[in-house]
Amino acid sequence: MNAVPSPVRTTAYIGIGANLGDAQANVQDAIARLRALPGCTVSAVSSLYRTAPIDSSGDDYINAVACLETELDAEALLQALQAIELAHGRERPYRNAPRTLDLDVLLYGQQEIRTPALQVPHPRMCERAFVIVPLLEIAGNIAIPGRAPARCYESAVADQAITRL
Ligand code: PH2
Ligand code: MG
Ligand code: MG
Repeated sequence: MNAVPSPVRTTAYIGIGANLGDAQANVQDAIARLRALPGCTVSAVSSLYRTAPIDSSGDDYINAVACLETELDAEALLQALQAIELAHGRERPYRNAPRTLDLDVLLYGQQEIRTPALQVPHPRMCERAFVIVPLLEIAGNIAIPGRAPARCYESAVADQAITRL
């Protein structure tokens, strides 16, 4: 019998955020939906964190980061994430508006992607404690293409309010 080649899997990191409705339940449900995505395995999930809004308004956010091993290309992954956001009634009335659920591709392997739809590494991830802290919890040595390793940004975001739940 011929062996069936296994599809290439890429390690992707997903930023999860919510600050509308039951934000904690929304983040937990998002993690369950990531686990159920075809062609994806969730290999790590950070703790949940309560964080002050950055360039945004409304209640504190609940944030987390998940690591996926995925067969989806970056574009298909983005579409799968947007479908989960829509299932949570995500609306976009204005930039950085409070949201029921936000799922961002932070890293997709070591690829640099710059298209109108998708920018990876996420352009602002290194300035945000709500990304850097949970990312370092699950991937302390992670490299960021085009940037310094993630751990180099920890001190720069140390003044941002973030509490591990
Ligand atoms: N997301 C934003 C803007 N500001 N602030 C916090 N604390 N957490 C977020 O997830 C967040 C934010 C844009 O996506
Ligand atoms: Mg975001
Ligand atoms: Mg987003």
